Parts: sequence; C-alpha cells; structure tokens
Amino acid sequence: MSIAGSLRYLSEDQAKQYAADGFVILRQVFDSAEAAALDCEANALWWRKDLIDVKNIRCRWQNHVETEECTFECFDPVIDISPTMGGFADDRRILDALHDIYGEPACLFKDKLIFKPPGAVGYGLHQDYIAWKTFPRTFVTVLIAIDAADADNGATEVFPGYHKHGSIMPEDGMYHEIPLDKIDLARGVQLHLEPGDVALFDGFTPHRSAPNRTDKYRRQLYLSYNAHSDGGPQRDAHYAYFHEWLRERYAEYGKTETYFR
Ligand SMILES: O=C(O)CCC(=O)C(=O)O
Repeated sequence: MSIAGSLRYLSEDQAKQYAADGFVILRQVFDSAEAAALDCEANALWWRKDLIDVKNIRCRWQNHVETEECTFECFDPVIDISPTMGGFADDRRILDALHDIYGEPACLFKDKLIFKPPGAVGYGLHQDYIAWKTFPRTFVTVLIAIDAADADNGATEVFPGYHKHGSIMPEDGMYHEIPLDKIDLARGVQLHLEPGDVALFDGFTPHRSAPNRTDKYRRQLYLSYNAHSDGGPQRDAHYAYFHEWLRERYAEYGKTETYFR
C-alpha cells in the first residue's frame, strides 16, 4: 500500500498516521441527518425476524457475558438486504479516503452490521486477514459508528504498528485468535467514537473488543475493501467461498441444516 501523492479526503497527518499505526479515526464524516438515517435503518433491520434464525448463515451469534444465553449480534452480509447501508459503502468520502490509502480505487469486499446487544461478549484478539487462496492482503475495514462506542459498551480496541509485519498466526486458511503474550497489550487504543465518526484499520492490525456491559446496543457498520489491483471486484466470489467455509465449520459441530437467506 502506498500513500497517494495528492490526497482526496485524508489530511497529510491522517494519511501518515494510517501508514504508521495501521488505523486512523475520522471524526464526523457523516452529519447528524446521515447518522440518524443509519440509526433508523439499523433499527428496522433489528426487527427482520424473518431473517434472524440460527440456521441462517447470514446471522452471527454470541453468548451473553453473564447468562451465557446465545444472542443474535450481526448480519454478514448486510448491503443486499439494505440499500441504505449499501449507499454508505459507495459513499464518495469513504471511497476517497480509501483511495488515499491505496493510491488507487477500492472495491467493496465484505459488509456486516454488528449490533453488539447488551451483554454480548465481544471479540477475542485477532487479525482480519485469513489466508484463503483469494483473500486480499490489501484488506482494509471502514468502521462507521452508529452508536457512541466507549469502554463500557465494548469499543473495538486496535494495536498500532503490527500491521507492518503481516500475519502473526499461521497462514493455514483457519481463523486464529492471537495469544495475548504475542502483543504488547499496553499499546492498545480503544476506538471511542460518536455516531457519524469513522475508523479505518488494516487487515493485519490486531484488534479485539470487550463485552457490552450497558443496557443498550453498540451498533457499527463494518465495510471492508481491497485495492483494485489486488483481485478487482470480488465480493460475490468472497461470499460464495465464505459460505462454503462456514458450512464446513458448522458441519464439524454436527450442524448441517444451514441455509442462506
Ligand atoms: O465490533 C466489535 O466489537 C469487534 C468486531 C471485530 O473485531 C470484527 O468484526 O473483526
């Protein structure tokens, strides 16, 4: 990845920070009307009870941190059921910020809406890059805050600088959590965000999140991209491969009656 000579959206400092740290926060990219539209759409999606089913591989689940009850927490993908969310994935400000990082156009690779409802346990330490044969090494995630995120509701925490060194865990095509002793945990930066704020982080940036210990959701739209020269548009191919991979993982636990809707 290279920083473009003339920047379209990022300031010089933001571009430098991204290159050095593997993440950057952009405040108030979206105004209050746009943030309200996201909030309204996320509310409507929460009520898509026709889709929320343990057999539907669009849905992800987490245990409640105290009761251990299995709780719906994410739609992956989301733009195919929400043109509104799709509009944010195509937004010029987002695409220009990505162009500044890549020095070339970005292609949407993956999209998910994490609701993080009250009690959801959060995510262990990991890098998003997973060594599937076509997974792009230029993977960058754009996180759009729908709700404010802080330490209480399990803000995402990133670990700066590690993105320069590639995969920490074996590149064997499996998802791996990173043992905590492989990272200097004191370097962690929690992404404390307000609605309309955006954070970008690299596919090799280790990150994690704590449980949501409040009584409200902490919703974030995660849009992930690749540089055009790194495989071109490949979202459909990604989801075809991902669904096959997920079905295999579920089958290992005896869960064979899955579907995608
Ligand atoms: O939203 C969160 O709490 C963290 C999500 C995350 O780490 C991921 O989707 O890779």
